[in-house]
Amino acid sequence: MKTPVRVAVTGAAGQIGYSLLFRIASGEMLGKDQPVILQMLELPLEKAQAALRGVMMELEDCAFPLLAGMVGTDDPEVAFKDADVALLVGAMPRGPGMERKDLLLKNAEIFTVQGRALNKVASRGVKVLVVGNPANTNAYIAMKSAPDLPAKNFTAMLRLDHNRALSQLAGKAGVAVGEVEKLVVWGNHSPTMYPDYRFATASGASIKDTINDADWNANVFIPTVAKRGAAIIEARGLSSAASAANAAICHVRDWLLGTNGKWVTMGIPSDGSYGIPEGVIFGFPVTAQNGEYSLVRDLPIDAFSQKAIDKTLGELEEERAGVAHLL
Ligand code: NAX
Repeated sequence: MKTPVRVAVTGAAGQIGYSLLFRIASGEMLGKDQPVILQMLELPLEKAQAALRGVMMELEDCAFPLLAGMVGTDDPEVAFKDADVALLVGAMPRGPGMERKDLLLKNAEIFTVQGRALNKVASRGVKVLVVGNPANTNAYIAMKSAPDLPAKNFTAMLRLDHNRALSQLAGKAGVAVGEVEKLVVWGNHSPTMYPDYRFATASGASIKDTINDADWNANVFIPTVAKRGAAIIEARGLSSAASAANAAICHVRDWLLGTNGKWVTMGIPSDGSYGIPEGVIFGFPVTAQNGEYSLVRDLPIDAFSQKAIDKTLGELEEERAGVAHLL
């Protein structure tokens, strides 16, 4: 039997947590032969801790053969102790009348504390995925607060945008979603992100050759992907949770188990490529192998794409400036 992998999940009693934990425990994230220990963090509020106890009872009641242990806590240093993978899902939601700036600062506090705790107690090779919004900037703050850990191991979730874009594109092209490859979502996980299908293929054939429709791209495709989260809230009365949990599973699984050469989108610290300043956590196309991702380099950037990339970068730079004094 393999040694169990310790997976920390924050916001474990929230909506996304409720979809995510059961899939991790069933082996969908790390493999059907890989035992896991779930280390779950929730706020130190009685309501949150009670909800977490309930989730843990249900996990127990699933009798997952791969679930080798569980910890439920309100202390980040307990949750992150020796963690090999950390999914930072919990974040401060935007309250009524709350300014974007205040939201950024509230979350900066949370991710500074959590970054420091990871730095202190997590496995030295811990792989971190930040889901809680604003995900890119939260990941940046956690990375900066954990100077003893490899910066490249701090990532943000753009995979939901990527998966949304895949389905929209497959629908338009009339192909099965599983055939579509080489799609990219550049930038921030926010409505400014730029889904770019210029390189996309279906069963190896260029999609751009069949859908060369600048109007559909600018006025349907990009806005549909950008506003998908809002459309789900409007329809469901709640934000996307199952699809977000699925995206987190896809992100970590591909990172750790590899993509077989396929491109996926991950928010990763820039190395300066594509004109994105070093350290900014930005959605880029990557492949992954042996637990390491590699940037897909040297893609041509046309004028339309450059403008879109500049816009999403501008927003990230603004967010970064808003928290600079804390780091
Ligand atoms: P919920 O409000 O249902 O759950 C969040 C949970 O986190 C709550 O149980 C809360 O008690 C807990 N929490 C808050 N602060 C915490 C802290 N400091 N330590 C530990 N736990 C804490 O939200 P949910 O729908 O699960 O969404 C979670 C986060 O994901 C939100 O920030 C949301 O905006 C973000 N999303 C990010 C996405 C992405 O693609 N990157 C997509 C989905 C989602 O909107």
